[in-house]
Amino acid sequence: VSVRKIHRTGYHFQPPKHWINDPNGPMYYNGVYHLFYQYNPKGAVWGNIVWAHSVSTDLINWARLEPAIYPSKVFDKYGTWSGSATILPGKKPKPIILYTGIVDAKNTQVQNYAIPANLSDPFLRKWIKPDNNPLIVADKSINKTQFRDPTTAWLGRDGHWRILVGSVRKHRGKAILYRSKDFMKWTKAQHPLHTSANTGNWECPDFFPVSLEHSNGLDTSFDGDNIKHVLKVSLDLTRFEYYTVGTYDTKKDRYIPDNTSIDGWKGLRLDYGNFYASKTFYDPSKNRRILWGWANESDAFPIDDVKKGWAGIQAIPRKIWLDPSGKQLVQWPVEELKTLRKNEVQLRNQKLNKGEKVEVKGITPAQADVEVTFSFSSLDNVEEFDSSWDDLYAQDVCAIRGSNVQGGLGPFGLLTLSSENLEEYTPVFFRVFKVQDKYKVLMCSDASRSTLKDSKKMYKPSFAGYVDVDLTDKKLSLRSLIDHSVVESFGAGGKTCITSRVYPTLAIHDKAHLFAFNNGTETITIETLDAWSMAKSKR
Ligand code: DQQ
Repeated sequence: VSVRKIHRTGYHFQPPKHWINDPNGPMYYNGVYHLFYQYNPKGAVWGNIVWAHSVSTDLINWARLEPAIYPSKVFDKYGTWSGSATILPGKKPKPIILYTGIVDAKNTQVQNYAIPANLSDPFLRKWIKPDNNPLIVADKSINKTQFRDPTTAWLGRDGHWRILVGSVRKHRGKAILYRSKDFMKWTKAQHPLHTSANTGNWECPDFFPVSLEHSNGLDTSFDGDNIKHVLKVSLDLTRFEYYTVGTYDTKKDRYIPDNTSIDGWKGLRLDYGNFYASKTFYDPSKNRRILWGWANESDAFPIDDVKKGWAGIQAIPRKIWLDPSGKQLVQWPVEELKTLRKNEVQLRNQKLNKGEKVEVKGITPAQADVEVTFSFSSLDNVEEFDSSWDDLYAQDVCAIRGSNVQGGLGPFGLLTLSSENLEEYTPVFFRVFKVQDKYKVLMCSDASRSTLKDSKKMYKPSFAGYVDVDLTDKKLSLRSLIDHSVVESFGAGGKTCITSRVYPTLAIHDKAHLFAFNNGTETITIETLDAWSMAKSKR
């Protein structure tokens, strides 16, 4: 297999070649899903950024169109960076895109708009950037080189639109709020919607309502009872995305995180792996909110990407909603992904004693979807959480207590993208700890043994997060979407998600294997395991 093809995905979104980053302006309009994304038409490294454009009717199979937005005017000559779409309601609803334009070599950022040239073109191929751009420039109080990524707009009861623009001042991340009556003239609100000290620049903010009663999505402008709001920001320094659940005070136009939600480095993350610059949109056709996120390459050097001729994929779009606890979000691959499933194989009630593993045969393990529910009969063997780990990230605990370190209840899970004799493998697993009389569930997606390539130079993080799950029914479930160089995993029905990018050298194509394993004292039962080969999607 050629170096260009060896790690290309089969069903994750990626164009045939070159660099991609942030998903932009996702929307559903007149029966068609639109995905725009940051794209370098000239190479496999970041630069020359345009808004590439693809359309779909199922979020899985895509048709590529010409770039929708690209540098051409004084207000975006040096770059067309990230932004969002809003559907303006009315007799004939109309989409409008807000994006960040770079106006000079000093990286000055302004907010622009673009509209479809022809609303009767079902694919909205051509976009116009009218001459009254830019709509928003930074005032004196704003650092104009850190002022970008406008959100989808929402409409207040006063009939005024609102958007957020991400920024920073003295290390305090900011979601600057603007209001407009006509979408053209925007006024900065006296206060940002929210800020948080020592978090650095807030890239790609996202702000949306979620229901406390059901898992359906809500329109971004929805205002009513029994809802919470979510504010998500992408933190440049760690490349992690954090969110809080809270209350939107529509009178003061301020967002207040709940006391169960922590702002910043110790807070909740949409994904504990390689997932950045994400954005949600409301899909009225299926009454759901959908999340798109970018999973960058993590091979050793950009030169690897140049050799491959491509870099970056989009994670599988996920339905996103508020957990019934009200404390966190839950995410699950969109149901349309199931249309790619074939050759189902099953395991039922299979016991795994300490040190045992079982191979899942009859599917293509390098391009697969696997759902498994593990059960156990007691919590007696759970190991103690070492209090010296209290200040560590879950990721560091996973590095210390990997899949090879024998435990009490766990580690158990899947060995994805494994070579036949386990020279290479990416384990996705649970490990349960006890802290006084409480249980702490760690979920890991550990890339440290994923490849034999350039061992010392490769970035092979032991990604991990904790799972806030009730263990009284003595079950833990896991779903992994395996696709050549990506393992995208959903723990406990989507409470904790981890996306890993890995570059096996042996465990490729028909040489890859998939196992379920247990390396804990407590016997684990695979209650149900369902695995499928995945067909290629059109992209
Ligand atoms: N990527 C865009 C910016 C954004 C960053 C530039 C996040 O608009 O802040 O390609 O990945």
